[in-house]
Amino acid sequence: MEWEPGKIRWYVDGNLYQTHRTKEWYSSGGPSPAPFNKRFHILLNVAVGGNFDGDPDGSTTFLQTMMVDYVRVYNRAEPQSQYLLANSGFETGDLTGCFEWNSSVSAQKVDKDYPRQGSYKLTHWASGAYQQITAQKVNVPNGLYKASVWARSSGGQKALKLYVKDYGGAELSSDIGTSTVTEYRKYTIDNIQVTNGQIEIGIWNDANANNWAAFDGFELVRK
Ligand SMILES: [Ca+2]
Repeated sequence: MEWEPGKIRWYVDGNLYQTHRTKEWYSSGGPSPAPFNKRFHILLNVAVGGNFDGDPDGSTTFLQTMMVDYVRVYNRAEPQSQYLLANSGFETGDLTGCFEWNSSVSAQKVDKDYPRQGSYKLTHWASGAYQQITAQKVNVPNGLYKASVWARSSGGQKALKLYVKDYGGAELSSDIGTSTVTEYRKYTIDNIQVTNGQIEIGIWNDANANNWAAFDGFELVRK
């Protein structure tokens, strides 16, 4: 199994057998989308009967045996710091892990129109003037961090920026600005000294009618 915050892939002898994104998964009475970014158990189970392969009958052979050679758990090779954000590339196809504030209508959506990486990106747009925040708040160890996002924009906004706050210091931002940004550019806030074990990273967009901005690849990296 390969387990990521927004997706789990199952392999048998190295061949991909099944992939589930959080929004494609459910459990009876459980939250939706599924909380793949929470703690999980590993369960090894020999089941008899049930929906999957039907109930046993006279032809069923007992006893059955499951022999387990080993169970091993690995961390992914990339730096752990890359995965501080639950859905940084919006690859769950929705806004899992994010929260928003808006002044009138929600001007945020996740779509497949020209992402910078993967299949999905975040878009801000509305047919009238809007103010929109899309953000994530995460618990992190105290220390020094760098935050960044890839963005492009129609331009014309009153204000558009990447910001961080609620980390124990004053709000910091990286100005995406009010001019047109034709191709994705990376905007970074460096040297964020987290002192209270948490941080909020987000986009603040104060836009005129039909202004749009696109975002992908949020990162929060421990230095
Ligand atoms: Ca993406």
